[in-house]
Amino acid sequence: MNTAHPASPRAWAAAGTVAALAGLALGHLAAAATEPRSAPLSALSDLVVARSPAGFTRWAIDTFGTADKPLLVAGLAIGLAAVGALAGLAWRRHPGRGVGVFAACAAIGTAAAVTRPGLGAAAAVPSILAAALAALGLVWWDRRGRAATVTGRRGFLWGAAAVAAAAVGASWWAARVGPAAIEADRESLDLPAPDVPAVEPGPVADFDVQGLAPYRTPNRDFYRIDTAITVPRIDVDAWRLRVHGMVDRELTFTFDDLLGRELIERDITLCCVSNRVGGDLVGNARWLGVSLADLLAEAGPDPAADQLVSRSDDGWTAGSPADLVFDGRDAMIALGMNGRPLPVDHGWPARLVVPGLYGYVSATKWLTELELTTFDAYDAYWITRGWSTPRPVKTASRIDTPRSRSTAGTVVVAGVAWAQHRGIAAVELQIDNREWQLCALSDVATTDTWRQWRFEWDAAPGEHRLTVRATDGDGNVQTSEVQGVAPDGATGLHSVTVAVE
Ligand SMILES: Nc1nc2c(c(=O)[nH]1)N[C@H]1C(S)=C(S)[C@@H](COP(=O)(O)O)O[C@H]1N2
Ligand SMILES: [Mo]
Repeated sequence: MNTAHPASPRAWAAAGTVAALAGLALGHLAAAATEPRSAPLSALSDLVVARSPAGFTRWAIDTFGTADKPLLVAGLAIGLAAVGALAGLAWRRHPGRGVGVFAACAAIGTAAAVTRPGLGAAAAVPSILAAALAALGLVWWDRRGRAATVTGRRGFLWGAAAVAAAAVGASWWAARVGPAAIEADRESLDLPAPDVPAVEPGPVADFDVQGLAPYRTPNRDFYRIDTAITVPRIDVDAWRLRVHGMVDRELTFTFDDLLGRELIERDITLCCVSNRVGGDLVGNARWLGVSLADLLAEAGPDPAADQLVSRSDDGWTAGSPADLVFDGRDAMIALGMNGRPLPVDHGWPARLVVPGLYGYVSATKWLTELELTTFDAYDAYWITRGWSTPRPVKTASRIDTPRSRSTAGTVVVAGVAWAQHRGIAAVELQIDNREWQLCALSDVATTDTWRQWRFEWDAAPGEHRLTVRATDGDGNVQTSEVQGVAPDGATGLHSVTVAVE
């Protein structure tokens, strides 16, 4: 029997790539039907995110912004396709070596998946299936390759494409109606009316200006920041919130327990410490939920506990100052956002919102645990990566319109300003180098939300520079000193250059 393979190395490399991609698609399907976070690409990306040195993460976020995660997943997919090509080349000389490459992939994928927080041994299945299908693909190709007929190779290609397409289609279906699908639960949940409704801000919460951020940010437009490659899909019936640590009694709550408590509704602005001056990692929503302080009080917290650590289903943690949680502000466990159950991307079924703190030290999504401890005893996720321990959010203001050009005459300049829990007392606008002028402010009900501002500008033709600054409720004027986002939030004034015609 002739052992020489008639197919060229290039054809073997291509076959290995195709087999690997079909395997990945099947692994994706197996995960979509059970635990989406265990998909090989998701688990591997998650491992990279968790293990990346702080400096690398900062570089990636600076360079790619919120495209960082899709790029990571795409990069790994290309890398695995290349490994498939290597497996094909190895197989051509020695099938055992090709099998060895896929076995190594299965081992790495399995190790990544089972070590993800919240995932167990079953998370190994998608990676093993993926590698097994890829290997089977090359067994099949090997037979066809020996036959070396054009129809044989086409048959292989079509077969692999059909498997991959069927797997991707089935994954889509599984994510909607399979056991891991949760959208139906979310959609069918009827949130109760609040026991304590939000105070309406007044008749002019919203200046009606084109291009100006609305007072309440619609859920679909609300910024999203988290470390999750694949967001946790939580079965609300199995979900529990555990309160433990330095408390007299540990408590556990079901979702229905929370729905049955007094429900408060609050407008609170949330912002990210990574928001640049003028950036849009900030939004204001009407949250429905339960009082965090009331719920914790039932556990009997030890007064020596100065840190509240909140933990997510995917292992992410935030540490908030306990004194702020208990000082009477509306720190809450939110179940609803703008009249709807929490969107999956924003923490379904429950998240924290603490007015006055950046998201990374307070706003845990997919919340599963509250632990009272001390700052000495524990550093949360971003603290171990070089970000500051909790400090109050910095006073900020932004010009939303105009951003670059306008026509001569009366131009409405408008934007938003925020200093949660201190409030915005004044906003001033500077045109070119003239003196600062006071802007009109929208109505707000509390100090916990952002506030719109507007100014009627008599714009003359030419280039003009507009700069905004806010004064918070304590009377402090926003600093013009420029600082980057790390380690505790950017400072500096937002300016735009407008070409007036
Ligand atoms: N589980 C989890 N919760 C999280 C994060 C995260 O990475 N994982 N990121 C935090 C950060 S940094 C911010 S700014 C807010 C953003 O909330 P949003 O995505 O709903 O706007 O969520 C916080 N909660
Ligand atoms: Mo953030």
